[in-house]
Amino acid sequence: MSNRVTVLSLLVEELREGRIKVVDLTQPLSPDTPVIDLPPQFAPSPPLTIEKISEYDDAGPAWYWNTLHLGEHTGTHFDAPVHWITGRDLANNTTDTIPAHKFVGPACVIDVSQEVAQYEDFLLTREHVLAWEGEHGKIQPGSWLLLRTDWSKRTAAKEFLNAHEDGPHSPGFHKDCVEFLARERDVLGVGVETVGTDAGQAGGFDPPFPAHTIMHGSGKFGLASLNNLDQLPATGAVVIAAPLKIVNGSGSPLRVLALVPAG
Ligand code: 23J
Ligand code: MN
Repeated sequence: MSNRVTVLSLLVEELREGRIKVVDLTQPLSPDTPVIDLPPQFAPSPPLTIEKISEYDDAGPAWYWNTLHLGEHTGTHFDAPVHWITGRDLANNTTDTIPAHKFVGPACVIDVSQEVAQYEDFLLTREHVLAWEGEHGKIQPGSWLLLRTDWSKRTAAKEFLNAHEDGPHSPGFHKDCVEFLARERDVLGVGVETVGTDAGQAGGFDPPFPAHTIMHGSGKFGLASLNNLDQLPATGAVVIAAPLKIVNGSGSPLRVLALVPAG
């Protein structure tokens, strides 16, 4: 029994031999981490603040530790269905009640970095997804749909949030596309490199914030502010994204990892 070759014993060997790599999809978390800028009539999410408790000093002679103050949706973070009004009455819609098996799943990575370089308000359509499927195969139920835009290469907060006079500009999804992904592909959720799963201008869409509205209304999740999506294959990576078990939490910062076959 203990010497049996299983997928897990093979996984351990492949990791040790470097045939499977662990790619960190997480943005560094600090007081400089950009936080979403909502219109002024809405309450803002604060930036992260860190306060030292002790650092090998009178307050704690042999230990160093800090207190964090931050919004649930800060930096690389997970959106739970309860985050949106459309998901408020669903079962298991909070960070503490989502079944843990949903925190491990395959990734489909759609690369639209060329399009986004030309047009910062680029929106993914159902037709883009169907074209991707023509090349890579149908999206299997329970997959993350990760949108590679290279937006994470904008490491300065100003360029990352990209606020113009008429509000923020960044890529996202058409309403029809998220409806297709949720209803016809039964994805786990969508993951993006931008500050939120909706496009910068999505507050003015019909419905407003369609990715949040439709994904969370369908019990699906979101991952925002991802990094290193350019290191993932179109298919074949496995994503581990487990939010903190905050009771009644609407989301949480988290470390997102991808297991990827080595080149
Ligand atoms: C609240 C209102 C609008 C948006 C968001 C939060 C997010 O993007 C988020 O982090 O969930 S668009
Ligand atoms: Mn969020």
